[in-house]
Amino acid sequence: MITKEVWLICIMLSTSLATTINVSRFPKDFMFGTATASYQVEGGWNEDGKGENIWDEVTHRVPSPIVDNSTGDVACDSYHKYKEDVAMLKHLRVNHYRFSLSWSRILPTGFNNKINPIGIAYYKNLIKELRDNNIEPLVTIFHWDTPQPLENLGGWTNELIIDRFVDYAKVVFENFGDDITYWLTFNEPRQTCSQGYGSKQKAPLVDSPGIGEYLCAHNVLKAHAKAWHLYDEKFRNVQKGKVGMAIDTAWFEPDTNSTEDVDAAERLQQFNHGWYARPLTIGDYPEQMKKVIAERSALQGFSQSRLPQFTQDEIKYLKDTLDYLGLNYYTTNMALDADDKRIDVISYDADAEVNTYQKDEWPKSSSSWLRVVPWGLRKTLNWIKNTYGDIPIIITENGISEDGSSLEDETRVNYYQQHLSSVKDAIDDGVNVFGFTAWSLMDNFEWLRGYTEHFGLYHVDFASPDRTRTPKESVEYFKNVIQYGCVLGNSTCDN
Ligand code: PNW
Repeated sequence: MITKEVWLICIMLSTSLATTINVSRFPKDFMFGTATASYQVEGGWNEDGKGENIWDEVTHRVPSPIVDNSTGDVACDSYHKYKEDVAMLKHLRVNHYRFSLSWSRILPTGFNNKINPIGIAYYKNLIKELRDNNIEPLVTIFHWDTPQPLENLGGWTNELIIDRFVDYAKVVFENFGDDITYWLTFNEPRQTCSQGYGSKQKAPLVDSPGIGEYLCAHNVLKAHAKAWHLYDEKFRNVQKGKVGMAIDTAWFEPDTNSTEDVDAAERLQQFNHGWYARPLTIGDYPEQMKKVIAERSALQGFSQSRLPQFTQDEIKYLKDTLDYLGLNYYTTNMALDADDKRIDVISYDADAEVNTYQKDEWPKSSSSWLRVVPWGLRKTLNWIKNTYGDIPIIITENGISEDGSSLEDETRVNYYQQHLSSVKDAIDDGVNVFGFTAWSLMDNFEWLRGYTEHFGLYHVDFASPDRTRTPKESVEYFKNVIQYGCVLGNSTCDN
């Protein structure tokens, strides 16, 4: 452990070196919180009537596709230890906790023919524990754990799932809605669709590049809009909540100031963020996507574009269905117009016709895709405002991984200090950002990377049956940021 004095010197040093740290205080009502997701922390995979989901199925395969052959069968055991989790949140003095509901814990078959009362009770208890401790629950309805019976029918590539998702959303609005102000329908649909159905990087490991991933997105977008309309018509008056979506993107910085590279960076941001946010704000897919995918599909011999089309009625129905926007931001990439258009390759990735890379000088993390580029967050937030208008935004995820070897996680403290400073810069630029959520409250099951990448403020001992939680140094820092609204982690920010 490092002493308080050394700690202070470290913080002062890091701020004096990084001259760009914004030391103006956050607004009083700014929401600070942390996040997790059901499959990554809960465990209890087959307890008390829970049904099987796609992550149960994938992690139980032999040979295992998970790097360390691990599963989320127990994970952080939050199914039994949620009171400890809330005590940690209380220690941090967060305003909110973002967690997700396990669809198969609530509806074991995925369908609404059978509601699991013990699953409902688990989340009611968690929400009550949060409310009793003055912590606002921010609830993600779907964070990647599709019920297996629905996956067997094609999952998100079969439009059948739209109404099944809406059935599920109705059950959760009815059961929890009186206590929830902030709903998120989906977490990072791009990862669900492109990694789940376009490449084998996430469950269900379906390899349908350039086709399955677009079908998936089309159904996700319709399911979101239908759930939003259901809430708007049946629940909003009484429950007074807001329904948004957590959409992830990296920032894409043009490699040169040539028109080609500037357009390429913008096109890739439209492929990443616009793919989901544009239909739900302005209406319809981004023009760049429609054009390039139609052209490539024709050259590839398809009779129609691989990007499905919305009808005029659907465009209207989807438009303006985000009460607020969740942004998951981790990193930045340099973008350049692809010389080689790779017409022979059928994939969302190739469709964008953009090459990317990360600079060697950007500090690394334990995740191959994640280098530390704080200014990308400010640029992303400004881009969102300039693209969709003045929508309220909450950062629903931001964080960095390490290898878990030490509780002295200065890299995380620096990462948060620099990214919070970048958020404050964006607020000062006039972007309507009302909250920040650190990923993650604690180390957890990092999907195909198992337990090898550690994103937690709290360390979790996965070798111990107790799944003992221990604060890392970043806990003290984040707690002080919250207390003082000051990225310096003390009281000295300007008012
Ligand atoms: C998020 N990228 O995924 C997920 O929402 C979390 O469940 C996950 O644990 C966390 O990030 C850390 O990986 C992302 O390549 C994965 O830009 C990759 C990217 C973004 C988000």
